[in-house]
Amino acid sequence: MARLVIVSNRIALPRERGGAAGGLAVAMRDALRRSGGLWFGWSGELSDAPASAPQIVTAGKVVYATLDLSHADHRAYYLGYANSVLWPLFHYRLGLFEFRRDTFEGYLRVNAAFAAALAPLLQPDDLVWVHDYHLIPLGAELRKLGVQNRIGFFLHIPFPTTEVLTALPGHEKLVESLCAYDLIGFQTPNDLRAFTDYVVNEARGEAASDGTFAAFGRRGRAGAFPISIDTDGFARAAEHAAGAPDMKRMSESLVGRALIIGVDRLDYSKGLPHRFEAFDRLMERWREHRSRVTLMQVAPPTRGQVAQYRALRRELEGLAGHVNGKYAEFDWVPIRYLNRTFSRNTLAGFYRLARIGLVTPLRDGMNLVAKEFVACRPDEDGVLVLSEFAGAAVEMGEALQVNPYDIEAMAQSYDDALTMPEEERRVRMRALRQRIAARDVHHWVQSFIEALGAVHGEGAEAATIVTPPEDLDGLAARLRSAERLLLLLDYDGTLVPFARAPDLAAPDRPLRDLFTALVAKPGVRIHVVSGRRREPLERWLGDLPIGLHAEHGYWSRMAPDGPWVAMQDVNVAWKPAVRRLFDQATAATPGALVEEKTASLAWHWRMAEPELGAARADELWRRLEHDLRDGPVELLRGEKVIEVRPRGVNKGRVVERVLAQLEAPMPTIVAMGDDGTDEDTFRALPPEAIAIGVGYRASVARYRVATPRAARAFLANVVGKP
Ligand code: ADQ
Repeated sequence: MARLVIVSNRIALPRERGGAAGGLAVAMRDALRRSGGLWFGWSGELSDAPASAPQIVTAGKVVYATLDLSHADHRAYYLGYANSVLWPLFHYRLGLFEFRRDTFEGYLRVNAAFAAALAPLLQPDDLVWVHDYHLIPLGAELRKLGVQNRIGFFLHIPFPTTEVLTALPGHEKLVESLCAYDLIGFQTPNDLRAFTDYVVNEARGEAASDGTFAAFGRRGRAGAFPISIDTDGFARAAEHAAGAPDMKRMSESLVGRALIIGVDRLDYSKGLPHRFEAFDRLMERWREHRSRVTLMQVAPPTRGQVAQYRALRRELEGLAGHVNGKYAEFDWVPIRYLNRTFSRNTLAGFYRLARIGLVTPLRDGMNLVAKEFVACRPDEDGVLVLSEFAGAAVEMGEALQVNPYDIEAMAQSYDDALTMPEEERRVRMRALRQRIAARDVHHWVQSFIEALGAVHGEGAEAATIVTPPEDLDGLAARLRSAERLLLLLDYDGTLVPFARAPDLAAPDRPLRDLFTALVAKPGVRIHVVSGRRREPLERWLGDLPIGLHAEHGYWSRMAPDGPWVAMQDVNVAWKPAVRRLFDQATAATPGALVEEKTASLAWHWRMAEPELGAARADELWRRLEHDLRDGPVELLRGEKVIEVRPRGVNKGRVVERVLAQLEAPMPTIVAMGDDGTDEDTFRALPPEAIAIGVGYRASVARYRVATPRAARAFLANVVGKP
């Protein structure tokens, strides 16, 4: 069995026994004890000059390695970026996040320092499992240090939709580092969908329904792994609690009143003010509950060094005081509000005594309290009131689900729960309990580890699809010293990134300078081989001493001053009918446009709303396949474009034409391209030629760079230092 390495911001050291360690910590420790392993993280200590090597404690088969943080790093990494940027933003609170470049840098710096301290402790077969939003870039930092192990990541909080995530400056860098993991675990299918949406629509990568994705030059797998609790542990605690002296006191203090229990960290994501306001409304509107119901809210303060948490604490104190002042009797306090933690046994007792478990976050990755409440009800009684914005809502359909922003509806749900017939309470609770029993936290740990173990058996190398920098440097050096060099270069997606409209992709100054520098080298020839119309190529590049080929080789201008020559005997009789189909699709798809070329037609949907565009493209594609089967044309599907072109016109024909003109001896030939049409180029090359793919699509190319920027950097490297 591979050794397990767990990395998390905070770790539960072996001396912190019993109630202090949460269900998650217990499950992790169990898993580590079983396989043997290492737990790496922040010690929780601050120091003026922390050591760069970790402190090591060994307990049985488990090694604990911890680092202290400096005060400045703690401010930037933990309080600043993790908890004042990522936490609010990932919980959809755009109004609360405070982006600052220096905290982002601190965050990256601490992640790099963690990676540097962890890397020497790793053994070749270790499975590395990194936890949560504090440590997103850790995997990428380990990769930079050459770590080849399988590395997985689990995000405990929600993954926001693309619209929200793109509000974060530097979101590309953050998601790029996330994509360095071999396996990315999310809480729910919704989080997974938000991630794949970002990959497809923002990062222009690929994601399949089985969770595999390719983006930023890497392949990986993502999945939903809903976290759970130590169900048996809570059930046992609830059994014990039944007879414990604390519970007896608690029960007596209620004198027959119904208990509504809330247990949360004091955090603005948990919706506590809304919860109190709804209770106020309940008392106001359903007077019969006055003096008959007690809301006990347990909320230990957290992150008190962040201003918003202090403000929330004041707000809640105000609200509790307000409600209590309004309704309290000399022998009844409506809201018991306790800012402290309790042992698991005591919490289990509270859950067991309560009529209602209140779990009403405004947004929550999962929420374990919902599951704990259910696990502590062997009596099959009690009603769970659950926010539809908790990840747990996906699995807990039998709870009374509420929208916590709707105070009136929340108050109504409290009343519904208080008056629900016993039989209905049982039916709902029984179903919830069965589901929670089947999937506890041990199952969660096991399923993540198995999935991580199953990704690409050969280790990280297989997932890294871009060519390592040292190999590219070697190739560039070889080309630099080649006596004659022929470059066949695609344009869009290879030398320039895709623009919103075809005419906006003009070459910038550095690209023209790059062409000039390349052809200034003795023996270097360049041909640009594009699917574009010839006019823009002529306009943008016509003055340079290079060959130009438009419309996938239908048009060629072999020499700088030579004429454009068209291929002969090409059938274009199909064009008017296809044009009509394209025009119809364009009318139905805002943002789409038709590009008419001499011998072909292209339908672009880059600017269309992505889902609508993709759906229309599918329809159009089916229609074309049907109408044009056996016709004199080929259908091409490129990056948000569908093209119909005459059969036999493809970029491979350009290779034939250029090779036919060459004089001996043969030059070194290099072709670069990013999409399926460039595969025709690659396949037509002589065997000793060099193909370089740009991006991560399946390709016959032996070398691979991730982006047009990397492609240009490579060519600049071929030019060499001036
Ligand atoms: P949290 O935001 O901390 O976790 P939650 O899932 O509710 O939220 O877990 C809180 C834990 O702390 C529970 O186990 C609870 O029993 C315990 N706890 C709360 N108040 C306590 C008190 N007063 N005394 C003792 N214990 C107390 C993050 C995400 C969640 C996700 C978890 C796990 O925000 O959405 O469910 O991680 O992935």
